Amino acid sequence: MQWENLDGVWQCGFTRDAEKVPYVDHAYAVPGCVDAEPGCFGRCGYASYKRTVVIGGPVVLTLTAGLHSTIYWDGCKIGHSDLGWTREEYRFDAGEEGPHELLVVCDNITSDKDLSELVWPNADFYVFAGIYDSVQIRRVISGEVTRVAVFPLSEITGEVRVKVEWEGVAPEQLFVSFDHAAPQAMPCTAEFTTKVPQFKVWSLEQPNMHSLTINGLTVRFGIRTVRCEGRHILLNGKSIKLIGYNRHDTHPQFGAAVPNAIVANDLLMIKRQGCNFLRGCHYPQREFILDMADELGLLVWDEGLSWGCSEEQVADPVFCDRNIEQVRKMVHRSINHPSVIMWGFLNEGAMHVEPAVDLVRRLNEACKEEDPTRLTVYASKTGTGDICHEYADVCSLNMYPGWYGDTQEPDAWEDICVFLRMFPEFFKDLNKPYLIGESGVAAIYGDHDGPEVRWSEEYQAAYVMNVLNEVLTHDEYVGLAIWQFCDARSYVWNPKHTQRPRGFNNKGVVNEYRQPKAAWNAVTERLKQLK
Ligand code: ADA
Repeated sequence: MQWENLDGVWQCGFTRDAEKVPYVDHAYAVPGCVDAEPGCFGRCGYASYKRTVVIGGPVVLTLTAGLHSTIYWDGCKIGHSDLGWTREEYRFDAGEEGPHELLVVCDNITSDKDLSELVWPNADFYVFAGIYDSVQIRRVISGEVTRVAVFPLSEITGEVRVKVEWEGVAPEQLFVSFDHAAPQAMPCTAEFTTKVPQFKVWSLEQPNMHSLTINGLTVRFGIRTVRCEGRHILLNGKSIKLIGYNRHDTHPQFGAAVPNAIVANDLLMIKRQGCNFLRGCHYPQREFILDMADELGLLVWDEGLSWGCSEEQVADPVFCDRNIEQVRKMVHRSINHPSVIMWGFLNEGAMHVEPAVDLVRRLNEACKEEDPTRLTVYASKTGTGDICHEYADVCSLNMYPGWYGDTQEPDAWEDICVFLRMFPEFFKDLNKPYLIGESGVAAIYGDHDGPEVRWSEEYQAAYVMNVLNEVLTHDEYVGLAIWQFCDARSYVWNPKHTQRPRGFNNKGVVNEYRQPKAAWNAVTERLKQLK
C-alpha cells in the first residue's frame, strides 16, 4: 500500500463570511493553520486550502483537520467531518488519470446552539481552522493489505494477536515478516496469533520496538502489557507511578499543526526531566506524537475530543453517537502504539447525572471492543458527586484547590494537600487506581514577585511542588498529570476567561515557546532525587 504525501505549499485564505467560501488569496504551508497568522488569529471563520493532485480511479484520501471540515474534489463535495483532530478517511472515485483540484474548507466556529457539538465556545483551548497533520492519498487496489493491528498478549512469551484488513477480494496468501526477516507464507486470514521471534519487551527504560510486514505493509509495534490490579496500574506486571504532564498540541506560530521537530523536543524535554507520562489533552493525538512517545518510553493517555460537556449533551443521542464514533476512530487508528496505555474521553463532563452513566458505559465498551488490551479513563471535575467511575478502569479527577476559589491569598499548602487526599479516600471502595488528571496554577513567564504572590513563577513552583510531593509520597495516588506542560492559546474574549491573560492558559511550566519557568526547574530537581 503506497500513500502519496500531499504536504507542502497550498493555495489558501481565511474569511469570516461563509458566502465568500472558498476564499483563497495567498499561499500557505500544509499541514498548517492559517488562522494562527496575525490578522486572522482571534477571528471566527472559514479557511480554504487548495491544491492540484495528479491521480485517477478509486482512491482513499486521509487527513486530520478542525474544527469542522468539508472536502471537495473538482468542485464536488466528497466528504465532511465534525470530529476535529480525528484522522478521517474519504473513499471516492478520482476520475480520469490526470490533474484534479483538491479543496479542504475548515472552520474554527464553536457553537452552543447545537448539543451535538464536541467543542463549545467556553472550551479553554483555541480551536484552529486548519489542517493539523499530513494529507495523504492512495489508490484502491483490490487484494491489497491496508491495515495491520498488533495486540500484545504477553511480555513473557512474546505472543501477539494480529488483525489484517485488505481491499476487496482477499489475497491468496499472507507473506509475514517480523523485523524485516525473510517473509513466511501463510494462508490468508483476518486474525491470527503468533510469537514474535527474538522478541524484546517495550519498557520505559528500554522502549524496544518491532516491525511487522504483511504483503508489503509495514507497521511498528511494541510488546508490553498494561492492566489494573486493585489500586495499582501494572506495566509488564510491575506496579508503576505515572508522573508527567498534560500537553496541548499547540504553538503560537503553527496553531494545532505543530511541526515534528517541536513535538520531538517537547517529548524529549519531558522524558529527560524524569517524567514517564503524557496526557494528550483534550483530543486524539497525532501519529508522530505517539511515535515519539513509543521511541522515548513515555506512557500516554490518549483522549477523545469533548471538553466540559453539559447535562443536556450527555443525554443528547447525536452527541453520544458522535463521541463514540470519534473514540472508536481514535482507538482504531492508534492501536499499534505501545506508549498508549489508556483511552480517555469526556473531559470534565456532567458525570453527576444519570444519562452520563450510559454514555460512559458505552464509551468504555466501544474502547474494549476495538482494543481489549488497554485501560479506559476520564478526567472528572464533579468530585464526590461523580456517579460514573465504576464504568471506567481508572478513576481520575482534576484538582485546582485554592486557585479558583474567591480567596486572593494563597491557601495554606497543607490545606491544599488535605483537600487532595480527601478524594482517594472517598473513592477507595471502588478499589481502582486513582490518578490526578490535572492540577496546577498559572504563572506569567518572567513574573518573579515571590512564592506568596499568585501569578508569579515562584507561586506556581511552590504549588506544583506541593502537589507533586503529595503524589510521590502517598500510595493512594497512582499518578499525576501536571496541568500543564506549555502555555497554550485559549480565548481572550470569553468572560469566563478573565483568568486568561494574553488569551493564553498560562498554567504551563514552560511558556508557549517552551522556555522554562521556575516550576519546570523545581520539578526537574525533585525528580532527580528519585533516580
Ligand atoms: C480544566 C480543563 C482544562 C483547563 C483547566 C484550567 O481542568 O480540563 O482544559 O481548562 O481546567 O486551566 O482551568
